[in-house]
Amino acid sequence: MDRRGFLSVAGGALLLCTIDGKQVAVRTPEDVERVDAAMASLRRPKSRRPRREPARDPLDSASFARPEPQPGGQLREYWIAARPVRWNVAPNGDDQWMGRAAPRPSRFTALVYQRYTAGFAEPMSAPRMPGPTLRAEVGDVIAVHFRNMGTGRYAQPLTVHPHGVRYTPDYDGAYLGDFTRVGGFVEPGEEFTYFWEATPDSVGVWPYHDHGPNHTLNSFRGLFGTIIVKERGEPIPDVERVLWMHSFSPQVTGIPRLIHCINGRTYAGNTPTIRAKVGQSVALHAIGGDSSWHTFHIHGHRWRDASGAWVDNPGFGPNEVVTAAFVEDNPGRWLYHCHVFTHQDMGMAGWYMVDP
Ligand SMILES: [Cu+2]
Repeated sequence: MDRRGFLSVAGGALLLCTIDGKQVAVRTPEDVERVDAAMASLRRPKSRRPRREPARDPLDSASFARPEPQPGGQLREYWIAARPVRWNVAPNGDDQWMGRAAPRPSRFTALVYQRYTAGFAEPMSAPRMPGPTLRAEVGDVIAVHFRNMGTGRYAQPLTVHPHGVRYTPDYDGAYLGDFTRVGGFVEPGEEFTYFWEATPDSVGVWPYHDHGPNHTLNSFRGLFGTIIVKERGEPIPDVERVLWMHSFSPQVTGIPRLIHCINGRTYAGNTPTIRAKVGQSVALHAIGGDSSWHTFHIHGHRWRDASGAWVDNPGFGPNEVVTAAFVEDNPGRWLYHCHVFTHQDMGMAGWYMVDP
């Protein structure tokens, strides 16, 4: 595909990145290369001369206490690395809903958060999207020991930024230009430990994602995951799954089509197949992982939303979460999908299998 053809498909999904204090539009694979190269050579804000002396505030040098678990709470430790992996959006090759082959090509280099055993001794599973689900109860502290394993063009500063939990500025995981604290700029090969508190207002399901200087591209490459906080002693449903609805743009993949995904896979048979049994408690959490608005529809099922109304197709936007919670009572092979028609028809769909 030539440059003009690529622009015509990528132009609809405009990405903006900031290089050298200037915001640039990222449309072509060459634009992406330029951004990656700039990010790989970006120095930690404290070690470079600021473009102009920023208006410092006493808050910028203030120190904050590291949170401790509440009495009866625990420290929940995770070792998580960010690293590039070859990724296949359609490993089974089929669109099982329509009984046809899934479009090709389907491979590119993604970035993932991968869980390791203590001290980064070995990976705990194959690379996945979303990254590891972090679980806690109210009163706990989540410790994420984060290692940036970026290599090659992905050797860029990366971070982990949480939603939903309580944190001090040190553990925000956000790049803030000249005001950046250490957790907002973890260089390739470096480690940083984030401490996040599960407070009573943390109960729920939340995203975490990269918030370094190249956050849009790198989050869209796969650097996202989920935090689930429960009340103390609250039971975990029999079937609880997280479904990230997102897309890979041509800028991210180098493939000249927009790829609509659930958990990094496209089309039923590649996207998660969820299995439940009549009588089981089920909670399916759908999260928006790109710049689009999505809906979450499960055939044969209805559930109550937060206001108490019955729904079967609630909408949600970027980094918003909706939960479908119900006791299973309807056996069969069901579809679940986003009901934005272009999304559902281009891969944002999967199977929900209910055994009698
Ligand atoms: Cu959608």
